[in-house]
Amino acid sequence: ELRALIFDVDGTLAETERDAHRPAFNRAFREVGLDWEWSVEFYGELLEIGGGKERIRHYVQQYQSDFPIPNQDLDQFVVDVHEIKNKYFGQLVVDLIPLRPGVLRLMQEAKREGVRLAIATTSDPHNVEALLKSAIAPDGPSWFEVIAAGDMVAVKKPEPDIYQYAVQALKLNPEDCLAIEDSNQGLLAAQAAGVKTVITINNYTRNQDFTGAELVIDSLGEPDEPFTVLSGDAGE
Ligand code: XBP
Ligand code: MG
Repeated sequence: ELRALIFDVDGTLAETERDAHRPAFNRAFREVGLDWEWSVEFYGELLEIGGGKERIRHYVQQYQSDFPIPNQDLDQFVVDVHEIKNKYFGQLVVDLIPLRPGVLRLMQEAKREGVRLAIATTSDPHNVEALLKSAIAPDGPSWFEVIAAGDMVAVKKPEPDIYQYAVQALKLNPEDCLAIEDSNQGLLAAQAAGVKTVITINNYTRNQDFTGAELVIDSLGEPDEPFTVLSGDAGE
């Protein structure tokens, strides 16, 4: 029985990556005097590393190996740059990034039917809160019984931990929950936690492998724009 919807955030609730997270990283690099610039295309590759801190660390190690940071200081550098990045994300997200089509309607209908709402994301909780307040309503965060985010678990998607955390906090069985995701990493995380998953693709994720998803659709649509089923057994 469906008791709760567990939403991913970035790419699922809203298209935050290209025009909010990405430029926020770039502004943070500039603020600390670095000329590092992540293009729209390159950022698509970097998205394979979930989590902002993890992404910065991966980039330094893979692409800036000459960067003069002693290894033991890399942790602090990453934390510092990520904090600056989140400041810019908070500014960029306000009024700029709307919810994806159909997301608000689904949330409202779920609330009306007594289906509980939760979040399971790799992103930092402050960033989640900024988006929910700006894109839903000032009381947006209170729509969700559980907001499982960022470092609340030790390992990020594609590991199942954040979904396990959310399901346990809801005091439900995974079979009673449905995940809404946009990426292969999110699907793997939800599946490994035993949570069935609907995928709403976006430009960064449309060519990924979604084997095992209940449904793969281009968006949650609106009442007057019925969604397109791209694959899956929607009618069964
Ligand atoms: C998206 C991510 C995050 C954001 C930045 O996760 O991979 O890393 O790009 O997050 P999800 P930070 O789709 O699970 O929400 O807040 O850590 O910078
Ligand atoms: Mg996502």
